[in-house]
Amino acid sequence: PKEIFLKDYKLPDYYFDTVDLSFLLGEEKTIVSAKICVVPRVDGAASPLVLDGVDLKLISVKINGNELKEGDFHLDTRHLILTSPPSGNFISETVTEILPQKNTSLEGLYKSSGNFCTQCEAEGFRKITFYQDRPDIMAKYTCRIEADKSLYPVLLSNGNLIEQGDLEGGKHFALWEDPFKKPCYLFALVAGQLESRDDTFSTCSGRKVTLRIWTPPEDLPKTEHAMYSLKASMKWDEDVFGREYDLDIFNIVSVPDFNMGAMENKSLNIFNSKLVLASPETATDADYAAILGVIGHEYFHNWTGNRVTCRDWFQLSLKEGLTVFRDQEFSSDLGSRTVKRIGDVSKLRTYQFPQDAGPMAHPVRPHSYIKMDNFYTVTVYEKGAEVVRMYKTLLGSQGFRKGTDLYFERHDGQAVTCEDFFAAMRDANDADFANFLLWYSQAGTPVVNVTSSYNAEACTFSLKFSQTLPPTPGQPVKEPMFIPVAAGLLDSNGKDMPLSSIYRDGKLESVASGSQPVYTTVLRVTKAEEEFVFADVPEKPVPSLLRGYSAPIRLHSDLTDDDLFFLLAHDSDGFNRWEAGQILARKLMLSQVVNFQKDNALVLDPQFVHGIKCILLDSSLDKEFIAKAITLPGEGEIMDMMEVADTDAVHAVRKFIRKQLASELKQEFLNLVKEKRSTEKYVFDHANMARRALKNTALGYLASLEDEEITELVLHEYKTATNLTDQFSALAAIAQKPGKARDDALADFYNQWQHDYLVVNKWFALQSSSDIPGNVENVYKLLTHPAFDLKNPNKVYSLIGGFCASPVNFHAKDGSGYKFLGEIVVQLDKLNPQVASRMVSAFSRWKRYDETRQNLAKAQLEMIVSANGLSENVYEIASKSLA
Ligand code: HT7
Ligand code: ZN
Repeated sequence: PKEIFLKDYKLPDYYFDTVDLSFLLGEEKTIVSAKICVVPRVDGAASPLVLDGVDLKLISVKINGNELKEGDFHLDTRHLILTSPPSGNFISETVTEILPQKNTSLEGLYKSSGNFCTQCEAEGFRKITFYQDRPDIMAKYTCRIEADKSLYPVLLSNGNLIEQGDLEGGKHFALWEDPFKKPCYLFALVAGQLESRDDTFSTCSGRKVTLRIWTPPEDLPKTEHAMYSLKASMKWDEDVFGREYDLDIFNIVSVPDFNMGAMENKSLNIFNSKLVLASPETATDADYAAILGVIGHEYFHNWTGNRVTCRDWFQLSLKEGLTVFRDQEFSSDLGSRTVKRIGDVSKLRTYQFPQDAGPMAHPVRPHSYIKMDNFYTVTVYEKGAEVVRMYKTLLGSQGFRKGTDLYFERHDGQAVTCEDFFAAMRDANDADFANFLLWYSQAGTPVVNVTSSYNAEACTFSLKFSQTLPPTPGQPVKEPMFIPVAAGLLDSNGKDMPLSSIYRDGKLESVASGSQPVYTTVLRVTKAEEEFVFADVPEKPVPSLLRGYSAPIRLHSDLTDDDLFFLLAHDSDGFNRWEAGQILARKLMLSQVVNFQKDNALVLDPQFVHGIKCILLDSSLDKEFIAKAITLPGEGEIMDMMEVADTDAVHAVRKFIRKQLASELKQEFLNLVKEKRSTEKYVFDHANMARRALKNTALGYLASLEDEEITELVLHEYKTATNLTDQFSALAAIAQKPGKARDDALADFYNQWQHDYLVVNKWFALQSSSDIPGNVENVYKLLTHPAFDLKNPNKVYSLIGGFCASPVNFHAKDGSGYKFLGEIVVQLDKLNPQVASRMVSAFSRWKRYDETRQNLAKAQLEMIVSANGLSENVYEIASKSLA
């Protein structure tokens, strides 16, 4: 397979001005005609025009109305090359035949539950028609769709509907025109039996926009929350970023078969149904929150991605990092900022840190790829969002807004690079960003060490920083990064000290001035070693470092356990309060892992129990914050800190601590369950979600105890639940332990929800991710369950993805989990390479485990790499994992 490099980027020889597409949608085949006005970039240079095309049957090709003969063009399995086009502008016309009904890759044009739909990002448009399938080709499109009217009453594409009508033979047509230039990855078409929930939004300049959410008729009642989310997004983008919607219609379509979450096609967003459909009985609080965030995310792309797009796919984070940052801020503003931040940082640590430390580590802007689909990663998305957040931390809200305003003003209608975003931020603020651009080019998570000292005589407090960036594939040596460290100092009462002058390596860096006291400052750490000294510090403070998690780094400090308990109790920065508890928990877990490995008895530090109890009983705290603060770090996070990941030890230790906490705080947890339960009508707001989160976290703890009374309680919660959040939490609590109660509850749940595939997917995931030993057999059985279908990505993510998340069974020492995944990946790759490559990624950190496991996982990777007809998607991940 061919590797593509950022350094090889070249401007295209030809631009496309207008593109007129026509689709004749049939039951066996679809005919696609494309008429393109081609404009050479440089006048007079008549180089060949290379069009991408995959799985297409060429029917005819014309230039300026004249059909080309053999010799005038060249066709291979991936391209149509017009060998000697005329000089100057010309019209190219192609007619191709495609087979959407046979397209199981869910890329290009395909059928999902009887309806036609498209997915073109990143390089799916080439499966629809011959085209220069690259994002810097921006053109104006029309799209005519013709189809049987009874089978496909609704015909949608981008932009405005300008004509529609009936045709002979029971057919009809629709003609859509998109007035905005766009890259082909934003093209979309939908045709089928759909109904819409309609609403309107009045924009800040008084334009009325029609909003439509399309689903199969039976799902329509479940779109209320999605419509609320869309209107909230439109308003928020006006208020916070000054961005107004630009067309008179905005459509969202929900489809059950979709490789990712959703797609921001211009004015015709297509969504995986799990991110649109919700009712209190069939969706959890987490689903409601995800829908809000993703509807926001796709809507925000209208400006960050669509109006201003990427020059090439290496710049993906330009739109994705920025848009994730925007959706994170949106959800923060509508809920709890601290809780949202905790959730986002946990996600980064659980998924991105391991990627940054493994064989697939790549910079936020990758240098090369074989299949772009493999680079829709947590690094590009989540670390990319952290990079955007750092601009805001450095510039403040107003400076950041000035930067985005300038970015939109300069680049509307253009395909640009990460440097262009950087330059807008810098120029709008006249800012000095030192070597900040390294965040785009150096992979790996910086490790920062801090030591502190207090000089009572001079009343100064010093923080000495040192940083390293571990080697990653292709990058053995790195330069120091520019790391913004937000910091404050707590006095002995736990109050923030007002900050005065700060010196950096002996030179005055900043002076607190103005009438308002400053309690948090942003230290600009840029060198391998650097010292910051705070002046006028009257007593020895406890520093609160990296407030709000101001940079995506691993921070190690010399804070003592007492300091950490103090921060847990007092820090005014909610994130750092949680963080202090997590650091303590990580230390505790690691110490017990050592005990486990030495066959010593496991013990729980009473001071830790006391700290948790204080948080639990602090009625001034947000309930969701408490739920987060009493939740132990995930097993992956602990394994990440070990030389050799000992999955058995970490699993046993986490289970032990949970059970001990449950036993020692049993009464407190019981009180919480009783006080916080409610059978009132479900409301999606922060207060109610927080109440449910705390109650269900307490229930989960209690269920770890061997106790008849608790089993009764959990069953009672299951039976009396009035919404899925409570019902599913109770089911998960019951499912922790094998036995009749578990079997009965799982059977009961399936019986109740078998008609709802999204709920059934949760049922699959709950079982496949179980840590009950030997569960692989059960997962093999579930593969043949009538509700399972290997062609549906959501079902694969639930059953197979869920299984890979189980530390006990996926990493079973007999290799049964690895064998299971190896077999599935090879099978799945033939149907859907994108989904198969997501699944094979579960192997990528095989070198982190003991020798026995390494050999077993490696054997599966070798088997996969040598499989016949392997896709480039899976090949790239598997071969890089083996390297
Ligand atoms: N921009 C969208 C990316 C996407 C995608 C990428 C590869 C294969 C299938 C896909 N479906 C959607 C989604 C987003 O980040 O907004
Ligand atoms: Zn996105």
